[in-house]
Amino acid sequence: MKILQYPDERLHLVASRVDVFDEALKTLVSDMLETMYAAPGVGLAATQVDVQKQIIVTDLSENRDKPVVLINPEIIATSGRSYIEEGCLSVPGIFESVERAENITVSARNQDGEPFEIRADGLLSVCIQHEIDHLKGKVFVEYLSRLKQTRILAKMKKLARERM
Ligand code: GNR
Ligand code: NI
Repeated sequence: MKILQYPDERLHLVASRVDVFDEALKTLVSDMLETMYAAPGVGLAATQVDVQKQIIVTDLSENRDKPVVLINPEIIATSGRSYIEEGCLSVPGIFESVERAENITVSARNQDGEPFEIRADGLLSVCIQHEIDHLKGKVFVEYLSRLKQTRILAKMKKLARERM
C-alpha cells in the first residue's frame, strides 16, 4: 500500500471504530503488515495508508515475525514520562524526541474481534502512542516547536519536488 507523506491533509482525518470483523478486515490487516515490513517500519496506522479505521499494526521483534495487531485501541492507564527519539514513515528522514507516557495499558481487539489488554513500556509503549495519535489525525512533528515544524515542512516540500 502507498504510505501518505506529510503534510498530506489526509493524515489529519480521524479514524472510526471497526465494528465488522470479517475477511475484508483480515486482508486489510495483512496488507498493512506487508507494507510495514517492506517500508521497513516498526509500526503502521491505517490512517497512513488512507484508511480511516482504528487499526494499528506493530512488530518490534528482531526477526520481524511477532506482529501485534490493535483494533479500536484505548489507553486505559498510563504512568511515568519518557522521551525517545521517534521517526515516522510519513515524515521520512526526521528523528526527534517527544514526551510520552513511559508505561501504558491498552485495551484493544485482535483481527478476530477478540478483546485483550497489553501492558507496554519502552519502544513498544512509544510506538503504540505514536500510532494511536495517527488514528486521531495527529503526526508526531506537531508536538515540536514552530521553528522545527517550519524546517520540517520545507524539507518535506523539497523531497516532494524531488520525487516528481
Ligand atoms: O518505524 C517507526 N519507528 C518508530 C520509532 C520510534 C517511535 C515510533 C516509531 S513508529 C515508525 C513507523 C510509523 O511511522 N508509524 O506510524
Ligand atoms: Ni508514524
